[in-house]
Amino acid sequence: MSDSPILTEQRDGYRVITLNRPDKLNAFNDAMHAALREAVDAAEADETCRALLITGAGRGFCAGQDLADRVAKPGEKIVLGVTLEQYYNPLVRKLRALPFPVIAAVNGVAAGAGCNVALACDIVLAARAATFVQSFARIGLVPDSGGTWLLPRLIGEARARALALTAEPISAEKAENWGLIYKCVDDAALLPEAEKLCAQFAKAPTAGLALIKQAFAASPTNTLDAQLDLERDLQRQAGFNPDYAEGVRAFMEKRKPNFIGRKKSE
Ligand code: LHQ
Repeated sequence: MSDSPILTEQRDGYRVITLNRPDKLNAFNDAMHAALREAVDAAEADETCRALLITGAGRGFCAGQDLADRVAKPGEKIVLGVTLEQYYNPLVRKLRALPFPVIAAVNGVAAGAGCNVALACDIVLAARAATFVQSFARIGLVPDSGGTWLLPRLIGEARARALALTAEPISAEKAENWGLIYKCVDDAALLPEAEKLCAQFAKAPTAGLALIKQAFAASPTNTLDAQLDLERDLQRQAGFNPDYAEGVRAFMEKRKPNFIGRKKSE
């Protein structure tokens, strides 16, 4: 297998990105950050790409920041905020804003920023063997990569605070039961299920799905009133999309729709 820290595979209508530092449980170093950014940007630039699948090589999904890269010598002050500003924050913002669904297939342990990058994806599937751990508190850090924002929204403040403060790992099954992730599946079913979902998205009305992402992005800070207005505006936009007309026509004609996805017109 290639020793590149990120592997990208093109499928029919979607891409698969594999975090590839298996010996380090796919912990992020600078090279992996750079390669991931490039791979995500390339997926965004390709209008035939209508979904993105992110998974990990080997037995882990991602163990967060490579701590060997961030060892402080006695008396030295390491400015960790720069790492967030430079890498994790742009990554999380980008994943949330991509104009197509992003699916995390969490194959093994997801720790620290590795956990929160997975949770930032639109849909999280996990193998039964996977675990989720907010490991930050073990080394005196604060959950980052959106963890303190996402966790209370996904699982409620009581569980979020406890996971962040204790760094207790939770199983994929518990993560599903708590609503932290979408679904826990048998280990062997993880990639087939994730790819099936991506194949479905590869034929979906992608521009409409991008508007759904926009609606969810705005929802946590909007009042109901403001969200109703936003839904009106987004629906207006969706209605102008050729895929809406095609969806309705296909329904009336009792046939499968042929959506153009991210293309402007066919
Ligand atoms: C690792 C790592 C790792 C290097 C496993 N680094 N080698 C943002 C801003 C800037 C700086 C700081 O951080 C952040 C965000 C963050 O992500 S902070 C949180 C960083 N991550 C962690 O604290 C998790 C550290 N890892 C662990 O606690 C364990 O490895 C977990 C629970 C993930 C898995 O445990 P095990 O299954 O028992 O595996 P292991 O510990 O034996 O790890 C296997 C190998 O991977 C081992 O290397 P070795 O050469 O001894 O076989 C580890 O050293 C290496 N590894 N995580 N983050």
